[in-house]
Amino acid sequence: MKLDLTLYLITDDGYLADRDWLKAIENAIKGGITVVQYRSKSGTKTTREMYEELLQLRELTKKYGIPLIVNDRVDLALAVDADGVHIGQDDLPAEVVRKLLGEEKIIGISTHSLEEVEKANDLPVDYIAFGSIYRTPTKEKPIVVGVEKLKEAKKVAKKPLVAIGGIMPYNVDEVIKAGADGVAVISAILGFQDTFKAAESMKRAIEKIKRELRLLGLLSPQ
Ligand code: TZP
Ligand code: MG
Repeated sequence: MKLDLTLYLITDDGYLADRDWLKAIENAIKGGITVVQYRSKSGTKTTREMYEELLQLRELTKKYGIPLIVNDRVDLALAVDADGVHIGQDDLPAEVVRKLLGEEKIIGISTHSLEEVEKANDLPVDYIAFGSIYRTPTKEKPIVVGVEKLKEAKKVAKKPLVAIGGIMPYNVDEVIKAGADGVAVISAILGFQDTFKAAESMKRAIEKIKRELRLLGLLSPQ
């Protein structure tokens, strides 16, 4: 499965509670998201419940042809034949996850410093997430790195770099200018009732700034 990291949506139990969660994601897909990561961190869901949700998400992402990545849980990813797993610094080591998933699956890793980015270069991962770029109410105690560090991370990274944390339509320009290949978001899309519109405006903003950078010769053609 081809990996387009342009607009990477991460699910969130809180933002998806008390609404038709699958419809909210389907509308975001229609609005232009290019990857979905299933992330259930509230501790309120049993493994069986996560599995049942993932089965539905698997069907949906297959229908629209976009990759499904599971946060942390290699077992659940294998159980629903997801396209990959996203790991953090405290999860199973990337080498182990690669062994369990095989060569065909996608693995991503979260990083919060240039040292972690450098280390990730040598791991069997397909992309590197870097952040939190800005302060965000979505994650408890995020490590905020700022946009200047993102520029440095881009210079160091030998793999596609996804920026994460507090990214919104109004600041996505500077994130893309700083060199992010894509952006991973929760509240910029799931914080809105109309996830179609939210995804669409985010996607438009990203494509517009990428077009401008290409015209200036600051970004290689697609
Ligand atoms: N990891 C670093 S920041 C963050 C995660 C999961 C939260 C991103 O959410 P938002 O709402 O896009 O800031
Ligand atoms: Mg994790």
